[in-house]
Amino acid sequence: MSETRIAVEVVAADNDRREAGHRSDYQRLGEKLARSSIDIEAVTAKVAEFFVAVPSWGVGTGGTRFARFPGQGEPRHIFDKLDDCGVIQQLTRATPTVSLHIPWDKADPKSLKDRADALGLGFDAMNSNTFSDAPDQAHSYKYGSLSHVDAATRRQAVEHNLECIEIGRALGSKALTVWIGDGSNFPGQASFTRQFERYLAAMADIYKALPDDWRLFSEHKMYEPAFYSTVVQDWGTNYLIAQTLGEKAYCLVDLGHHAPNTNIEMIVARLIQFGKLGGFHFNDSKYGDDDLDAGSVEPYRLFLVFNELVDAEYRGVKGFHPAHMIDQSHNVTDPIESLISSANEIRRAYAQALLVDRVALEGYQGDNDALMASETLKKAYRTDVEPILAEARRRSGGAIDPVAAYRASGYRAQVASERPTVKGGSGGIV
Ligand code: LRH
Ligand code: MN
Ligand code: MN
Repeated sequence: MSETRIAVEVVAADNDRREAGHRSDYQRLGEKLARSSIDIEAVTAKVAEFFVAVPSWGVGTGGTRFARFPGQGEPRHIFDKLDDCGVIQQLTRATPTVSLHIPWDKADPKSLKDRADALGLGFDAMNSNTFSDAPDQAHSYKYGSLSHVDAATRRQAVEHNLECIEIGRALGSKALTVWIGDGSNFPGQASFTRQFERYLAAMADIYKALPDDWRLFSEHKMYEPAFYSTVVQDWGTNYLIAQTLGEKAYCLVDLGHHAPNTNIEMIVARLIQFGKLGGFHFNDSKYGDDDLDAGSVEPYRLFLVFNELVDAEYRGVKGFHPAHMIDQSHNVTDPIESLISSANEIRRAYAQALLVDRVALEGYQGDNDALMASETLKKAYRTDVEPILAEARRRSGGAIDPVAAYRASGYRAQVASERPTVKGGSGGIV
């Protein structure tokens, strides 16, 4: 039995209050789905096995380059962050792993592993950071890291990534995600070609050190912090990287890293088709890399992304196992509540995508019946699958209504009394 930061009795009491209503909702939905020949039990079982990793940096309060407004009881270090991640997992049962960012989360790997084990948590992809300078590092990343003109700076960035792999090995991680801020702010400042050549050579050095059972994810992002050009700016460049490096290299899609209105679900389909979809950083966006809560702005787009994933699953695409991770920054909410809600929204999109009648859809596509093809997706999307999500949580020992159970627990007030408020920027994205 794992250690729980919220008393199991608190969750049980909240569940008891909701149980009767929930049971009747679940039964009614089961009857409705049965009329379309869908077995609710099969969907619930799949949802209960769908997991998404929580980013360690997401449990702290974020900020912008203008200001950061601290929250109550913010985690002081990685061990507090693990506690908060444990709470999210305890209530949702959807987030059994944590994705670490080095050096933000640097600590003795054995202590990290012991604490995570005690909380019943594992570790997902490791994230390196060569987009900001760590205290006392020899060479600055002001003008780039893996693509820097200076060989010693590139070497330092490579070494950092190798260290991330080493830490990850000790923790049981199986992937390294590399996102760099390298680019340029002025036309002419950098040679697009030579900069990308240097990047590829440095990534090849990292790739060489990758254990056989690991995957290397490169994450593209259109702009920011470099505003004129970015080395890994889009999925095309990302695909070239993965192709060039080898079979353990894959593309990571962060939903906020595209131009507005980009058809992200189509990018996802392309990467699946060519065997290079590594995984996701889920979040939502209105204008850019907003890092808003998953499903909070464009839930239909999240569903359409999952429609592609479920379609690939349905077609039995070989070697298809994308990593699911959240990447968000929370400025005005309790980060634990935002992450609980995001994990639910991600599972919701998955559950809705499981309801799509794929035989009918293919038929409509073959008949050029655009309206009915669209309606087939809409029918699944319009289904309120909340009872399935709640049942998956309940059966796994989680909460029927996780945000309500969290609020009932008083966890935030309790940690606020233990953790002093951190003013200004703290370990995490600002
Ligand atoms: C870059 C990014 C990347 C980083 C994280 C903190 O915008 O999405 O994934 O590692 O933010
Ligand atoms: Mn990201
Ligand atoms: Mn981002």
